[in-house]
Amino acid sequence: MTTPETVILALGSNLGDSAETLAAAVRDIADYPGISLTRLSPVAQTKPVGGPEQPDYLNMVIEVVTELAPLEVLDLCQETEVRHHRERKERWGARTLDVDVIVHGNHQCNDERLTLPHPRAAERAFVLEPWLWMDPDAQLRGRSVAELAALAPDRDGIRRYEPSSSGESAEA
Ligand code: PH2
Ligand code: MG
Ligand code: MG
Repeated sequence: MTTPETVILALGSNLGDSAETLAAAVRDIADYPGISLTRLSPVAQTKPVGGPEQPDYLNMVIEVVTELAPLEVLDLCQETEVRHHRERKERWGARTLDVDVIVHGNHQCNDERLTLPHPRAAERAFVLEPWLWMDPDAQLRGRSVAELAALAPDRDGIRRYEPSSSGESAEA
């Protein structure tokens, strides 16, 4: 791939020191050869969507510009998860770090490892709301992220993470 593309990645954590893990993961991603970190959102504290009972999450999104292809970006996201002790036990279970590719330029991808745009991002406030904080003009599948965020069922479970009022981790 030779044209630089704008890529949105969504990060989430609800095990361990989530604030520190997100900060370290952003540094790790920014340090990858071929990746330029262009924007990052504030951190959101969010109620878990789906899965078993589990602690609140910290979520954020970042924007990077890269010539890496979608599956190469997925590889680096998964390497970053492994570096931060991600274990895959149950779907949508608690995790130290999840890094999802949300969009990669205008690419559509239906590989068995990766669907682009991310198939559930348009209805997840824990992705849309931090994305909107970062980029009020963001668009997803031709619709405004602001409009999608207002309709997302988990919208009321999202607030800005304030380290001073909620302690070191996402667990209140
Ligand atoms: N990730 C999921 C499922 N549910 N809920 C919140 N609040 N934040 C997440 O990152 C999250 C989730 C699957 O990846
Ligand atoms: Mg995910
Ligand atoms: Mg994931």
